[in-house]
Amino acid sequence: MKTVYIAMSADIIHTGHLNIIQQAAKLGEVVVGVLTDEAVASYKRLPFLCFQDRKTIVENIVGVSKVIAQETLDYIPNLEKIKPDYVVHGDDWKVGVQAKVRQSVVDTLAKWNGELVEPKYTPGISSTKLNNAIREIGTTPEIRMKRLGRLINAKKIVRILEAHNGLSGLIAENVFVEKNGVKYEFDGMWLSSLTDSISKGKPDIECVDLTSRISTLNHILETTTKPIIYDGDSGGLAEHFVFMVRSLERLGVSAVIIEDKIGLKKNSLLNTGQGQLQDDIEHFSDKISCGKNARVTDDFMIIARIESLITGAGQKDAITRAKAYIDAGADGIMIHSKKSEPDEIFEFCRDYEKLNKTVPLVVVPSTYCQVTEEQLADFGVNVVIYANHLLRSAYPAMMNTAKLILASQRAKEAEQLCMSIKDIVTLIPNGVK
Ligand code: SPV
Ligand code: MG
Repeated sequence: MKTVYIAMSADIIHTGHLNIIQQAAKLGEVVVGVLTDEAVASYKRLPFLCFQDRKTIVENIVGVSKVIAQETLDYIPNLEKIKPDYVVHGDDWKVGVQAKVRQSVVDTLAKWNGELVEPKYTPGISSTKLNNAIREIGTTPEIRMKRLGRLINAKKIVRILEAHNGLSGLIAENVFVEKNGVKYEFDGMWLSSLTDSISKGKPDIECVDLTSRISTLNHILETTTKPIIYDGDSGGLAEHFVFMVRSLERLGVSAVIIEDKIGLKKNSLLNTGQGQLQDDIEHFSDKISCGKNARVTDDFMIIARIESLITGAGQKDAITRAKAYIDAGADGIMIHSKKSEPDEIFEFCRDYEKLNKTVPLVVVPSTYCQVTEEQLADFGVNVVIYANHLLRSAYPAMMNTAKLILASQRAKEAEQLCMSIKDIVTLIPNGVK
């Protein structure tokens, strides 16, 4: 019996997949390599279904003999392992970004006289359309919540963008760029206390209450399916924090980040920085434990934000706190800095790596914005948050338009700064088909 190898991500199974499997089964015993979350996330968005579900589905398709994991986009490691007589793939990969992967399959098969068989691509099936249909259906709180953990496991670094209303949520949800065949997009949203407060015309001092913050959150939940990290400020009193945890978890938020500040909370990037006290380790650890005990599931993450580099308490204090907060049950650590260079963040990362027990590490490079995602990932950072950029870019644009109308005593001149009326009216499609 000959061996036939097929690779697929198998997230949305359609008749094109079945056709390939049928063709392959005519040639011999079919082994399917299902791409792991990590392999898929290396070039496009994380699959909707987790690896185990995708594997089980493919195992139950008629004509499939065996399913194995394909851990890279590249076929070679699996081909070398099973040395198939045939590889079957639709002929749509002869051109475009996949042409290189195809060539390496041809070269590798040649080593044992294997053959590449390329049935005609099944026309009329658009994965993009199927993807959009799934987005329209939406998500559930449980699926959304679990997605952050899956992303952290699958990606070198998880990329999060601030959102402060339904529209900015839509931007974070949908915007992408393609570079060298790789699709880059944001993995989720940050519900910043700064931008949520400022868009309500309030300072970032915990004066926007939880009900109001949750109202913003609901607008974002309605327009998006990606995971959400909620900025919980100081978390308030431990007795109050447990209710915040319950509410966020119920809504399908993936994580809350609370910072070890006490007294009137001020934004960490304020230049004066005076008067902000850092909580003591025991008190804040207790708040983390209370939050952990309040959770209903293991999936909701409580991330402890360390402010030692902001208050001037220093590196040693920051690492001592990281250890203590992890012992108290923190599911992640965020280390913050307001320096214009990333040096102190890198120094923390080096020391953090040496701890014998660590959890995912989060950073917010607002002031040290020259740092690249690749540098951060190399230092072991798991999540990067672009915490305020949509609002910071929107406000000056709106101010310019307002000033131009005033200066011109009419709106004509400001038109050049605006999107067309047609575009704004049709920006959000009518739900009725
Ligand atoms: C926020 O976005 O509200 C934050 C990050 O907490 S920072 O503004 O840097 O404090
Ligand atoms: Mg904040």
